[in-house]
Amino acid sequence: MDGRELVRTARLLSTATGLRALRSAWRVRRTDARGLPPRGPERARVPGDVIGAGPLPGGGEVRFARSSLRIQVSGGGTVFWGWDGAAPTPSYALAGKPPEPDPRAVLEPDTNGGWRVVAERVTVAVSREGAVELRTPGGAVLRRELPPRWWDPVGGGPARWSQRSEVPADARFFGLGGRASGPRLRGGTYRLWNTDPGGHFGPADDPLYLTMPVQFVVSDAGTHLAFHDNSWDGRVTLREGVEGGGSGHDLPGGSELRMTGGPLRCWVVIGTPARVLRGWTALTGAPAVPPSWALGPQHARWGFGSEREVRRVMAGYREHRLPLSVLHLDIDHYDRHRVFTVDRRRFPDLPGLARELRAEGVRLVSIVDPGVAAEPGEAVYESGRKIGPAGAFVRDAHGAEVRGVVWPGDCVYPDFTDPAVREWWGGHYAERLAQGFSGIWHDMNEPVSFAPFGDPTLPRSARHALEGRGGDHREAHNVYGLAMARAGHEALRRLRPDERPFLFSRSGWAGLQRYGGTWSGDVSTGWPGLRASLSLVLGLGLCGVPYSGPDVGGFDGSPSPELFLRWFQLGAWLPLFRTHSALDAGRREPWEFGPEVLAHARAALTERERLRPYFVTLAHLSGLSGAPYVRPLWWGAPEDRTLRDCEDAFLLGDAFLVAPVLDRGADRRAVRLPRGRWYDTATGRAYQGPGQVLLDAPLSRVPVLARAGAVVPVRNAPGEEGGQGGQGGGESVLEVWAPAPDRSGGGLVVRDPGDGWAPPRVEQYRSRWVDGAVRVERVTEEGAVTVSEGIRVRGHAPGH
Ligand code: NBV
Repeated sequence: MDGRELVRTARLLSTATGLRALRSAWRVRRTDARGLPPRGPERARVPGDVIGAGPLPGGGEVRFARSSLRIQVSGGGTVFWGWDGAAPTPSYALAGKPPEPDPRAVLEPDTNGGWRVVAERVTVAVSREGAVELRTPGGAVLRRELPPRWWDPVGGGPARWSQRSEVPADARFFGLGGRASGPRLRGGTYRLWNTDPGGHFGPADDPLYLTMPVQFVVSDAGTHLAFHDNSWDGRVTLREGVEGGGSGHDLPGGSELRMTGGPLRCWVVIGTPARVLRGWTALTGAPAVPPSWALGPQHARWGFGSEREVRRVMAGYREHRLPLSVLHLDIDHYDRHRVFTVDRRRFPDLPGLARELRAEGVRLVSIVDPGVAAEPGEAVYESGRKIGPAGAFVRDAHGAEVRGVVWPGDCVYPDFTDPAVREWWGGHYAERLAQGFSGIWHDMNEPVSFAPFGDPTLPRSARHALEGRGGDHREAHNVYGLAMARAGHEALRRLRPDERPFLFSRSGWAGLQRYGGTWSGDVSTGWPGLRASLSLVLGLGLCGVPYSGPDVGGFDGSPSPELFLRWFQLGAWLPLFRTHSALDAGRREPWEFGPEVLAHARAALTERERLRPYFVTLAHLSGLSGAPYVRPLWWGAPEDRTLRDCEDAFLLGDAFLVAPVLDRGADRRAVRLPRGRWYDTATGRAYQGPGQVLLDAPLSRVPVLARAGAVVPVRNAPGEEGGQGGQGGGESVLEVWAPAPDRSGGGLVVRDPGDGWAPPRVEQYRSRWVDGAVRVERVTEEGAVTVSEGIRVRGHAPGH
């Protein structure tokens, strides 16, 4: 038992569910002992020598003595390969049909007896032993996968496999889902198994709730994303390369992927970071665009406990003049923690409360856990048992319902990998909507079953439908949260067809963005937790999940006023901006930290609301292109090595560079700037990148810089000059940051098309100097039109 497990055991056994959990953990062990065949003798295998090849659309098949390799290139720099006959489908990651093969890609013999597929943007070279190399058209090697190795069970069954790969010595790794230790992933081993770390986590904890086998690799040779489409348990060991400093003796970087079963197949997307995300989105689906209210400030707490407390908190926001857009109700509003119920003693009129809040512009969001109380007579349980021939709940290898332990006590788990179960489950969201909730928050869907020892989840031998193919939890575990998100998303679309769903989920896998966003989970309160928050958001964005954010203030304990404020100031620039905390944690309302923190938090909230039109723009752009709102500094300049190593700042869209304060006591910080002119938004002072500057970061704010030339839609404060139509009062204006002398700039703007399905219209603006003044033009197909109203120019005049 490691330290983490020991703590979990001690904590759990001291609770009322402890004994149940102990029994359940023994049950899991017994179930697996009976349900999974013991690992017998195995035989190692490598592909062996190449024996031939034949063309297929987009590439071909290369045959080896003991395996075969299928390669397919599609347009836009996307490559697929699969060993042992593995094809792109079936797949939980893919959004629809796999992309069309590029008919112009050609299979031809390579030097040394190998083969290669040559396409416009990439060459895939296969050596005679089965190494696969990806080269740019210029011949630079982006990635080289060495011949894989399988361990085939002699008696049959899924083979374990491992594959090593090499990347250039200067390469940096990102991704692998939500990782607390990033955003740059150092050498070390990362597990691919969605896991609740049990109450709270810091940078050293791995894995967390949302893993995925996605490596985002940035090197001088280019950027690529490699996705091994396999949901089984596995481990990735990364090794960062060492450069020989011009001696020619570089030690390449590399990774080794070891999987416990499942297909060996891989997608690689190549291009600039923006192109890579576009290609990844084409493959796994466009991010769901949250309604604009979900881009406003949100507040949650485990343990509001009553309508009275909700009203008290609301009154606090009102009294202290703090904008609020969303309130979340956690499991304490349920009747004895039973999903799709309400504790009517503490929440006698939830629809009434929802109406009241709505009148003040505040929406309610409900937590939903997958565990269903396994008690005869419980409505959800009983209705689930009637679904299909075997009921809705996960069963063991002998056909008995698998029981776990979660908040309601003994629980069963819907099998979301069954379409009929997704539909049945989704029907219950009607109850949530009838209670007045506007959005849904999925929790505990790794899935969790409390356990004082062993893995706190379902037995590996548990059976799942897997869309009719059939299989067990070894394959279904990592996609459980993803499939639950699908159930929720599809239900909301069915039940309320005119509004875009708002859903976010703790667990997930590649493709989660199609259904919604995610959040940090139980990030621990402390400065390391603050840093981990940023790591998670950046890493997830590079894996295609752009909408996320941390529990501002941390989940557990009580942050110092300073830590709370710094967290708040970071959160205000992240897509999901939500204060949240545990049942026994200290307060998280801004007024609980004294007048100074309150004033600075109000400033952060006000700025966030002022920028709502910009967040709306970023949300729609991410839906169109997959580009995350929050991007690493190297986004536009992956060739800049110093930016690759900069982990304490980020870009928000194209316009802003945000440099949060992540250290206690800091009132200044170094900020690395990409190329170009940047304005400190607080002082208006201009700085020239690339380079590093030292900026003031008093408690009242964190450094935020605007890119010269940027055109940013902002909300006009009521009564302010310059509103479109000259009325002021919250409509949007364009804030333009003066371009550098002799330079131009611009920006894309998406006006809020409402919370329905009206297609977003992207407006393109250009800014430049004309006769000593900044001119803004709207660029359309017909030409450029000068915009004369609703413009506010900021930054320096030329010559300054
Ligand atoms: O539902 C209670 C909490 C929730 O507040 C938190 O955000 C989740 O990450 N939930 C976990 C279960 C309890 C964890 C100790």
